[in-house]
Amino acid sequence: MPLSLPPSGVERLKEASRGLRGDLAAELAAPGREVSEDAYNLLKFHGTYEQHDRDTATERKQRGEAKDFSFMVRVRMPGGVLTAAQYLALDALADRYGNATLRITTREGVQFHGVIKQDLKGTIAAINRTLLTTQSACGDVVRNVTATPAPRRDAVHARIRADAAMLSTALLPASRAYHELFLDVAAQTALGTEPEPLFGPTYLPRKFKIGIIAPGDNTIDVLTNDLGIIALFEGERLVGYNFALGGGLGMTHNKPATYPRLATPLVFIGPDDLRRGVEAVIALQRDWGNRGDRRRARLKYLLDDQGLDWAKTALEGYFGAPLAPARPLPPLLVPEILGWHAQGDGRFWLGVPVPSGRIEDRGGRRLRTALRAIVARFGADPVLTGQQDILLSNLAPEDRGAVEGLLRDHGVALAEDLTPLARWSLACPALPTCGLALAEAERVHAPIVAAIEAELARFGLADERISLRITGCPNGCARTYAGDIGIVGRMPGHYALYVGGDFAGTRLSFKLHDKVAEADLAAILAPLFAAFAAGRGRGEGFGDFCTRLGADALRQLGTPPRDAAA
Ligand code: SRM
Ligand code: SF4
Repeated sequence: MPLSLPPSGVERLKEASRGLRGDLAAELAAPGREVSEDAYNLLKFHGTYEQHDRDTATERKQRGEAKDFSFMVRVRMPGGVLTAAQYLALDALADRYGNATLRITTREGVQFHGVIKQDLKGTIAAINRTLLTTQSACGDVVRNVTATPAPRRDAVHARIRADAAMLSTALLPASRAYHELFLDVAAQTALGTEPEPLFGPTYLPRKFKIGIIAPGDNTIDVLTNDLGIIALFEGERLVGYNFALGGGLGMTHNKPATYPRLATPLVFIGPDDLRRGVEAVIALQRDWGNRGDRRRARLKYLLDDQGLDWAKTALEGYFGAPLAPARPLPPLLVPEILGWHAQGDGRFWLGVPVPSGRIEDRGGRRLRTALRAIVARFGADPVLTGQQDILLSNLAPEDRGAVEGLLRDHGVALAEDLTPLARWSLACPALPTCGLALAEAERVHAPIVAAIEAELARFGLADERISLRITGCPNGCARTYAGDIGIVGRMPGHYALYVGGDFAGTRLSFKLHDKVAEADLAAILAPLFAAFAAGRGRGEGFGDFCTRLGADALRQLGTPPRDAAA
């Protein structure tokens, strides 16, 4: 039974927290820029993480100074959908409280970095005034619901957007702690906390992620979610939903009990039962998930420990009726949604690539200024994608030239200016903000892409659609194991190299080499590219080729650089 271990410290903290209040009010009002460990853990549920500048930590310690603490604030928006006014408000907050950047996340959200404790309340309250929230953006709750992002004005996309929005709102905690702490809403409960009908007093054992797609657009990698929902349509008529359970990518190096897993399609849910079905899955994880070991607390481990038959039967119990098995899955596709596209209502969207999701002005590339100007002047409503890019929607046909000209005037590269490798690459923030980073990711994204691009060009593969994901540690925030090539931080300057996932996000990659020096990554891939160029099958992608050959054969293709070991 998964409940055999005693509850972890975080479980005890949640239970004693009076609906996630704890001592947060006092801690937020206290002087200083740091919070206690309990407050750190509770603040996550309200959408913010204490961090410190890792670049200066050692130097400051040597000088006897405290770390440079600040907060990351994460905003949730189901399906990445924003209005122009919301975007402009977030953009202004980046200057007022943050580090003058907006970071599009791999879950279609936005992060601010560098907010000091004294500005947390102001930041969160200002976000709420735009009708967005940071509530449950982090913590052991349901995170931002991701969805097929393309702003097509048809029934299929309208339904996906509506479902994501409905789930996002319906699955928020009942606790009013967030409103009391950050929005000055007076406490309304004599008991000190409200009942949590769905989550109970200890919320979920771990973060819980939901994504929903139409099979034609899997840019969010739906199978990496605890609950991946694939909506099935006949024409534009919704037939129902395949529920795939147990996705999750986090793992720890050298701890085989932890591993990435793609969700398994388990049951089919009728078109009118979406919320009921989702609540049944949440209840399953709430009651049976591992609350003793946070490293093995995601739904994926429950499924593997107890078995799929057990899970289906238990799920039927929570749902209150037998459930049909998942229907055969149509192929999941990853279409090009950057560049110009007709929405279907006479208007257009322009998808603009955002390297590592970082919206900033840097040198001659003034992306942030350009986006702000386009949103303000042309009323574009942005949609953020799970590939860390931005879709500027609702543009009038006559504005297309001016919009594109404005981006070019600000030195912004458009999708057609990028190689497919650069266009389909992701990198997590890693250093200097992420406390878990073992190596750089965002800050080495461009040089790693350039080095690999050069090798691809050598073998005539410059135009090949290959997905590349770079993370500073094995947690997989840029969905490292769900693409063609995964580069995973191992220790400073060194990475584990994964290959063999597929472009559509339906197969996991495998580890080919461990501890490869950053400077050797492209060279170690070169023999694989040579073999792929010479021996690929018809229509075979790079990841498919790697999987067909297998790790042993791939390793024999070339001599690994100096310090790469299998
Ligand atoms: Fe993540 C933790 C950033 C998507 C798996 N993730 C973190 C933290 C909060 C570090 C921490 O716990 O101290 C990172 C903050 C870094 C910083 O400085 O901002 C962080 N994760 C991110 C973002 C910003 C990466 C990005 O490049 O966009 C993404 C925010 C999404 C959002 O808006 O909610 C982000 N994280 C993901 C994804 C991808 C996804 O969901 O599509 C994954 C893999 C899927 C999964 O959940 O398994 C992911 N993050 C993790 C994990 C491993 C969880 C596990 O089961 O082991 C951690 C560590 C943890 O939870 O203990 C983590
Ligand atoms: Fe931090 Fe690791 Fe996530 Fe990158 S993958 S943001 S280093 S936790």
